[in-house]
Amino acid sequence: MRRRALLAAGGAALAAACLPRRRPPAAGLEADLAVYIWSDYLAPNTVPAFEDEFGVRVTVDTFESNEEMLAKLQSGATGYDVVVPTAYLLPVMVSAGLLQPLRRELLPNWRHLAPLFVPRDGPAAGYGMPYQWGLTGIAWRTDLLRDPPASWAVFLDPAHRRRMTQMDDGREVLGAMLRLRGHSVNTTDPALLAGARADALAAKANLKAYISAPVKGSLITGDVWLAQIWNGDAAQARAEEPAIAFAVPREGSTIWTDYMAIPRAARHPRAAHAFLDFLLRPDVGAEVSDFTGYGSPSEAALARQRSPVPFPEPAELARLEYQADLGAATELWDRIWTEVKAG
Ligand code: SPD
Repeated sequence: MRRRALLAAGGAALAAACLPRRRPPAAGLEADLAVYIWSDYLAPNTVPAFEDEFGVRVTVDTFESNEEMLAKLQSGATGYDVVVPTAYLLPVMVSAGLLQPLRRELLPNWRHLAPLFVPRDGPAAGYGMPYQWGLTGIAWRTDLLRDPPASWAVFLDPAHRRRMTQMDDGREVLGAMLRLRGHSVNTTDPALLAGARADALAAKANLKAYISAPVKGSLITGDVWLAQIWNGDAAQARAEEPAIAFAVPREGSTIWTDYMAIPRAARHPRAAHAFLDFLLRPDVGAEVSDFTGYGSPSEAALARQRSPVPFPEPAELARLEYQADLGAATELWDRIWTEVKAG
């Protein structure tokens, strides 16, 4: 009996010895951290390096649209310590009481951020840490398509039927159809939105699917020839398949910044601040942006990148629009998008 107990104890000790040793959490930090973030938005080494240095165990869940993330938080998901909304959603989340103010004294690396990206006033000021910025456009297989897609109208052309995808994201799909007709991606005009709905439904007949960043795999295999996509995800796909190109259509498109924020109900706010400050380190920020293919809002990180994404020149910026909070018209947009998806 004693011999069996000793053997069992020995086995357990051996198993423990085989587990990677984790240092205790750094002073004042909680032992765990739950991050809810867009897919492929951290470099492969980011989380392991943070865990090793700070002794905090990190879990990462991913989402594919702002609306998916917001719905999860509003349905009572309280387990997250870090979330990553796009700028237009930040004031909405603050007004809904979903976020807590950031403690700037815990973010000494904030000084590396370019002032352009830091909201100074309005409800969002003090609640979001600029993380990545990017553009929406079209990626295509240069070896499978004869002509580069120069206009959003390509989605209305049946020539590439079932070889094209648009994002699973109402703001982006309706926004593209609005730009096609020369309108703002932020319009709240019901007549213009009815036109965008009709165009989106006509385009839908030519699509293989509504799919956002995960379309990368199908572009790489050649299953999809042309996709509405964000520039960084297109760059990630291009790293695997050099025949993939990306461009913003001539009618223009959206430019956006995503922010890291801490939910009001976060159980590990000190670890969350440590993670945000870690991401603000110039070397870490550079590694992240070199992997994601998106722009860094940190001047110091940009200077360290192997392949920095330059901020658009004024001429290009003139045909790009920031997505804004739609206020009361959010409901109309949501209804139209639901109808398009069901149509
Ligand atoms: N794979 C990461 C994609 C991040 C895109 N966020 C911005 C959405 C703007 N509508």
